[in-house]
Amino acid sequence: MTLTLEHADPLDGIRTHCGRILLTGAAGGLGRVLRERLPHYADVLRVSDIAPIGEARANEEAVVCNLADASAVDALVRGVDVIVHLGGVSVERPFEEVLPANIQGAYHLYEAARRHGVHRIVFASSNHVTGFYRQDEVIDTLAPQRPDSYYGLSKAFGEQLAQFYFDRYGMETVCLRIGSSFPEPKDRRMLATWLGYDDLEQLVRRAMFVPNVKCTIVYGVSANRDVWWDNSHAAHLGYAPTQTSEPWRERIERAEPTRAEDDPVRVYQGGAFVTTGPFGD
Ligand code: NAI
Ligand code: 15L
Repeated sequence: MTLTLEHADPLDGIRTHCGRILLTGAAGGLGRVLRERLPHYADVLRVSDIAPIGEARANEEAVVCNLADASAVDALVRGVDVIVHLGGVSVERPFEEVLPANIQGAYHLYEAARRHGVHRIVFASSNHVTGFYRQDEVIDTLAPQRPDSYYGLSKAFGEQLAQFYFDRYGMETVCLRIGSSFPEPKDRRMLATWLGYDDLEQLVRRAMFVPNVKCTIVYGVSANRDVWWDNSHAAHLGYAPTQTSEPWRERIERAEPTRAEDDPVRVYQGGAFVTTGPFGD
């Protein structure tokens, strides 16, 4: 006889609603997706970006804010229960661009959160924290960081910052090492790294409301056929992806030529990020 042990959902009996959520990066690709979906989980959604975000909608507050501006970030965070932090440079760029938005910006956000008593942050980290692992290996979230870019380094800093603020102040963070979250996978690599928007929403909901997460790292990836990441150390989130990149496989494999075996884009998990730059030499 086979016994199947069903694990209880950690959100069973937990209210997945709070007073006010702050969403940074609300004008970006994922910000626009979550701006539609997060209102279910709060009385008020405060949306923010350095770029124009338009008028506040019903049950919204809209604030244009540069994360590099410490006092503006302090005001932005006041009165918030949970922060979903997506704002920042989201691709490889010169360090001088990454530093203020991603490194100083994350520091400003955590300092403001500490001052204002915010106890839960969902941090949009990235698979590029570990982009120099090979595509033929499976790593878990305890594997040492191996950033593939200045961008990946900034996300590695953000994860360390999150751990520090938990150890020092008890502020909890779930670091989402997002793979590739777009409406659909765009290339062969994304067949392994793709995160569908329903799975993104599930992950963010769990990251906001599952109790006692301490500082958790989880890869944001759907139930793709081939996955390079093992989320077993984040099992307490109860994340169970429901989407997969399979419907796009045939079209992508037909359209995209296979790269040479030693092409870094094919070798490393970070793909093209491992060869982008240096800038301005
Ligand atoms: P995106 O580039 O579309 O959005 C980022 C937003 O941050 C933009 O609207 C931008 O104006 C804003 N921003 C940039 N600098 C800022 C500053 N100094 N102050 C305030 N806002 C600033 O990126 P996307 O795809 O929406 O990603 C959202 C987050 O998730 C980013 O942090 C990104 O690094 C992370 N991520 C996304 C992945 C994806 O596949 N979409 C994969 C891995 C991580
Ligand atoms: C990221 O971290 C980027 O923000 C996103 O634009 C994609 O490039 C993604 O990683 C990826 O690895 O596909």
